[in-house]
Amino acid sequence: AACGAGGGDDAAGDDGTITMGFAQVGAESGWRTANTKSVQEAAKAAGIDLKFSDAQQKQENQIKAIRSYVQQKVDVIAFSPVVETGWDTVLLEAKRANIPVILTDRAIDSEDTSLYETFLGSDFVEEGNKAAQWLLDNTTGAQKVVELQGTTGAAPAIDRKKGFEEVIASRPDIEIVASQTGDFTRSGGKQVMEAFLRSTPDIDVVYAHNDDMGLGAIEAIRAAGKVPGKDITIITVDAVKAGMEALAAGEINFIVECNPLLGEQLMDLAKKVVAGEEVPARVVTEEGTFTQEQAKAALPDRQY
Ligand code: GZL
Repeated sequence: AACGAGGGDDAAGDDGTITMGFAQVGAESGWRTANTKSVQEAAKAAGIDLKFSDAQQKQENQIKAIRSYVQQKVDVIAFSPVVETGWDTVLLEAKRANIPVILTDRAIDSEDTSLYETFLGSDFVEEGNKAAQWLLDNTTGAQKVVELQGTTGAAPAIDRKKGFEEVIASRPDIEIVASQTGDFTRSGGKQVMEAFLRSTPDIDVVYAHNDDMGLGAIEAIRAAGKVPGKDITIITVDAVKAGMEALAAGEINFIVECNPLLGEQLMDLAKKVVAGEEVPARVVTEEGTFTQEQAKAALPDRQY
């Protein structure tokens, strides 16, 4: 990067424009759509030239995209790792090419924290804690829970499960009787819930790792002649519009928010990283929770 006029701030391209290579997971859910929109709009507002790729939820496609950004000599690479493992080789290639990497949304489990500058995203364990705490506070007696897990090996799936389990551990009468991945998609959630309804009698609660799988479960529950939100309690994570509408309508009972609007913070971090300024190793996203009443009040102002 050439030194800008007056020294000090490192410009990136000849005209000072920063080029970012962003390797997105895919377009699997309402959350992902909102996240992509946030990144693209924030890049434009920040004057950052964004190269964007959609990996259709395949790790090999994300690795190919990162490799192509290294070859194009972008100034900074950002990505949301679809799963936690298998990144060291390609991130070492970026490091050897002196291209800084920013993790957004999901984390990797690598021991080598020199492979990225910072991780901007939610605390998924806390999200699982919040989901289970609502269940403890709002139900009495034995609860048979079925769990719709996110993508196998993905940080949000691993940690939302962990966070939920560590809180229900204090209630031996609350038990996860079945748990399977629906891959964060509505169709996946529907298919798995159909199987649960056939195999597991007397389900009391569905804990879905995202709204989209919860909405799929609602379709399956209705098709089985049961009333979602009444015969079966449903707790989900994300708080995207379709989930909030179902919550306001009483089909979902509680939603833990996972904030997808990471774009602005990502671009600020990218400018600092390219300029060689210090950035925190971890930036945790602000987010809340919603009851049915809160969803009704919040819906009119929701951006996504
Ligand atoms: C969480 C994000 C998850 C969302 C899902 O930060 O990675 O991926 O919860 C999305 O909706 O598919």
